[in-house]
Amino acid sequence: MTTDSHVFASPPAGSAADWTVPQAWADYTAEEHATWVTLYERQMALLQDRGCPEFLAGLNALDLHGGGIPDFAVLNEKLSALTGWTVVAVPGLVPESVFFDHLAERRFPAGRFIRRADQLDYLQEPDIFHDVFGHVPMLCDPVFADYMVEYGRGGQRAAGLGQLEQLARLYWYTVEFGLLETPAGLRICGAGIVSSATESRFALESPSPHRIGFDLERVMRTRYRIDDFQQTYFVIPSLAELLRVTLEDFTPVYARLAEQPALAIDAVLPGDRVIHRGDQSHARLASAAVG
Ligand code: HBI
Ligand code: FE
Repeated sequence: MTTDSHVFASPPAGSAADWTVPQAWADYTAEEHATWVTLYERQMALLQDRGCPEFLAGLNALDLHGGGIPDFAVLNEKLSALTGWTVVAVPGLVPESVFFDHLAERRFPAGRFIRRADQLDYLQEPDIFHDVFGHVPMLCDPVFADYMVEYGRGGQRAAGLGQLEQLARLYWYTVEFGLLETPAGLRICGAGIVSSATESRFALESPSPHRIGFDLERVMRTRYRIDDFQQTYFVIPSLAELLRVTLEDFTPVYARLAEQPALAIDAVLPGDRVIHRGDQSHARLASAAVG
């Protein structure tokens, strides 16, 4: 089995200096298009009453109907008309500085590759389904689109301040694994959840994880895991509130964070707005299995 890793130390052959590559949409095989359709249909069956309204509206607006892997040339006409964002193809994970630079310029870097048919359930590197199905619909929402630009600018500043770890936690607990409060109850806005069949259910319905009200400093202190379901989900009161806190100057936040230790992934603090205190049953089972 080829270890087709998509993590590179420098731009692989064929990449531009900003790590972008041609999508070469015509080169996708019928099997790769079929994998997209399988993933799309499986997620859409789950997300009608689990995805947040902004996600579902974006999916609709971009017409990602599931006919196969989207052609970025077609996708970008619609997306850029809505919020000025475009999707650019990259070979895989790019260095954080490159990632932040793209976000700050309203370009979302999406992996060009799609997972193999035997990797349907989970892969650690963001493929085109995770990136385009998971992330891009939210970029149709003007408020979230502005949040992502502010996040990119914050990343450019954080790089110089040695605060990348704190900023990565903010991305992880909002853009990747955020839950959103809506009049109809909690809904999913995080790309890592909406692109996962099992976590789309787990994040909203399992008694295992904590669900705690979003707080910027709390999130920036909290560790996360990349190998299993999250043990804590943060609940964002509204996208407008998420944007508002990101527009503030982080300098005093970073100063306070420097005085405080990082928090465990399953911590619950006295000051937390606890929406659901989880029993962490999934994590205990998983760690027992590892032995
Ligand atoms: N590169 N292509 C790609 N996609 C990501 O989501 C990504 C990345 N590089 C770094 C990164 N994410 C994270 O470190 C963010 O927290 C910045
Ligand atoms: Fe992602």
